[in-house]
Amino acid sequence: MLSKQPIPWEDRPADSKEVMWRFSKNPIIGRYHTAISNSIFNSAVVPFEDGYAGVFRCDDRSIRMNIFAGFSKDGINWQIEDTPIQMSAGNTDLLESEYKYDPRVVFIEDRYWVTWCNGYHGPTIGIAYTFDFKKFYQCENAFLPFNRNGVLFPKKINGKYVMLSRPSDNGHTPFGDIYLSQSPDMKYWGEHRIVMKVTPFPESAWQCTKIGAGPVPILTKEGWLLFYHGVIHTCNGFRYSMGAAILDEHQPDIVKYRSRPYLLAPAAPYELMGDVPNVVFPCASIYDEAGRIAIYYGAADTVTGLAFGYIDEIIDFVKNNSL
Ligand code: BMA
Repeated sequence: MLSKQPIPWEDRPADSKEVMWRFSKNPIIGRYHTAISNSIFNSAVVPFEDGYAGVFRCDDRSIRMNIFAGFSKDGINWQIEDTPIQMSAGNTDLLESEYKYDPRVVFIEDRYWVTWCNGYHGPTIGIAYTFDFKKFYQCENAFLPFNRNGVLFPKKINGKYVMLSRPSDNGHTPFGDIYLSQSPDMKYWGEHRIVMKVTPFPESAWQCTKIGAGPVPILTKEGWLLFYHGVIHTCNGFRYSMGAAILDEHQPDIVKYRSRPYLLAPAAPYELMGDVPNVVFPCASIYDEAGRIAIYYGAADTVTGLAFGYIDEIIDFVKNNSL
């Protein structure tokens, strides 16, 4: 989301030619940051009041997956609650939720909307809204199980709310493409369209097994800039990297450009080692009027990191290296 206050930032290192670079103080949130956490990763951050607020995935030391509110003045140093978000009933009776993970947060019109992977007889997409990050109101699940990576666009398009998601299975899903669904009211979802599929091996192999939307898309002069994760199944398991695509502003199931090379892939020690090695999993971004962007990503399903870039340079990179 656009931030009017200073965003976390560090200039590109003098010896770097990378389009995106890591924060030298990564990870910004360690695995034992709260009293009960085993790991804090794949979490979402937005500008809020005179600082930032977020919804964090903290797996506890029973490895129960849940989401927790957090607050920060600078977007780097976070106070995260020790107790999970307690939902009240939103646009329906309060639904059961066996687990919650991989939240995204977006401000639309008058409130913050949270989407996450909700355990309802298998993973599906849960939706809630909040005004203050204290009280949260849970709404209807968007889809039938099984589905993951529900990411809302930050405004209605053609009069409807629009969400990206990835239909999946009940396990670690060895497949997955990005779809789009539409809703007049945040309750009933339909008009499902394919957006993009995995790449045929070996065309762009880092994204040949599954792909899923990352942070909330950003409206630019070229269209919607979508950061997403792409996965390759190697002899040692899945490897998660980050790429970007540009979708048509008015018809976002049309992909205008899509990066052949990744923008960020597991390479730092905290991305290569952890509870699930080799994972870079972006879930949120904040950017300023100058076009500088900070991306929050989960590293190795254990800690949270930041990467930086310039939106214009990223767009040029995607256009010049498009599939
Ligand atoms: C996905 C989700 C993510 C996780 C990723 C890599 O299926 O569980 O939360 O980061 O796998 O383990």
